[in-house]
Amino acid sequence: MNSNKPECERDAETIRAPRLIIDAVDDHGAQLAELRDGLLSRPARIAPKFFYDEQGCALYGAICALSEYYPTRTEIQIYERCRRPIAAQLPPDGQWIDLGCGDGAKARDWLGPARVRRYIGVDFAADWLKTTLAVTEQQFPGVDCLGVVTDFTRPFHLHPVLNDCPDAPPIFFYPGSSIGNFTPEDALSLLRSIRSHLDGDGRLLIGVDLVKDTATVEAAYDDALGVTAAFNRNVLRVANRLLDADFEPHRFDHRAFFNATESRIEMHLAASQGHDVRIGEHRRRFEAGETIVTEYSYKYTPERFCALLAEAGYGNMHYWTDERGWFGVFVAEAGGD
Ligand code: AVI
Repeated sequence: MNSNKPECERDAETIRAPRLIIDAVDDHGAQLAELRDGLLSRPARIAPKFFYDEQGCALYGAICALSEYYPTRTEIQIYERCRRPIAAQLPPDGQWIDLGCGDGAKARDWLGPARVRRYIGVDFAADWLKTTLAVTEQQFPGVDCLGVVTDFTRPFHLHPVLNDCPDAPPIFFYPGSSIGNFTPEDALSLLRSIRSHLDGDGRLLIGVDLVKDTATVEAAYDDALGVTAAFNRNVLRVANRLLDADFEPHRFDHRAFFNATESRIEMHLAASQGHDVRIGEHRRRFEAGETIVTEYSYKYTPERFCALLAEAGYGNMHYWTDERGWFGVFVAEAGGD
């Protein structure tokens, strides 16, 4: 008889295999064309999403543990110290939408305190998502777990999934300052896309890296052990594999600097000497010092981020930070239209 009930109201024991909804996964050909065209353009660029192959994910995990890379640990400290007041701003019995969920560890710490009824992991990577769902289901047998494989960096529509539990308000969770890897214009469209799912009790809970002294932020992206440099160069191996290219990563130097005018860290790969590279059927010359832009990581002031939220249609913002004011955690709800 369970099967006539919405999934979120069924007995936990009846839900076993992780349920995945595959939605609008990007066309592989379009991804390859984007990567190739970026590398052939002047200046050359690679979108940061190409960092995260298996080795890139492992290197990013190592970055998060570096003493210089303060964002991960600072955000977790804020959650640990302010869990109760933050949870007090979230509706109980909600659907927790974990955007770019990765291993889901940060979200799992909220499922109890926020009294979550349903967990929805959203990621591009189906394999990763299956593992995350299996771990979450095992730890929280009373929480309905579901995965959606989609590219949420483009306008996305989770309304049909959320409508399966219409009385459970959505809480969108976007930690890790991943919003900083979007230009402000693209960040605005992502925030608007999330906002289109919120009304009444729905909330956005988002972690954002804040503006601070340049030396601290530059060290976080150019660590002494060279882990970030390896992460940056690894993207050339990804390009070699996907495009049948012959980049030699050791011929490119890692560069990371704070661009104060744009309020962003820029990561580049700079050719150490002039040389030619094959990119599929194309050849491209990189002159000595010529760079490939691989990532921007925008840093906001709390005021600037609240203004962005307001522009995207949010209201009633709350904000928490650490004692040095290095990282911000924001809760916002849908503002008046
Ligand atoms: C995933 N993202 C928020 C990281 C950042 O800080 O922009 C990626 C990263 N790049 C170099 N180090 C970490």
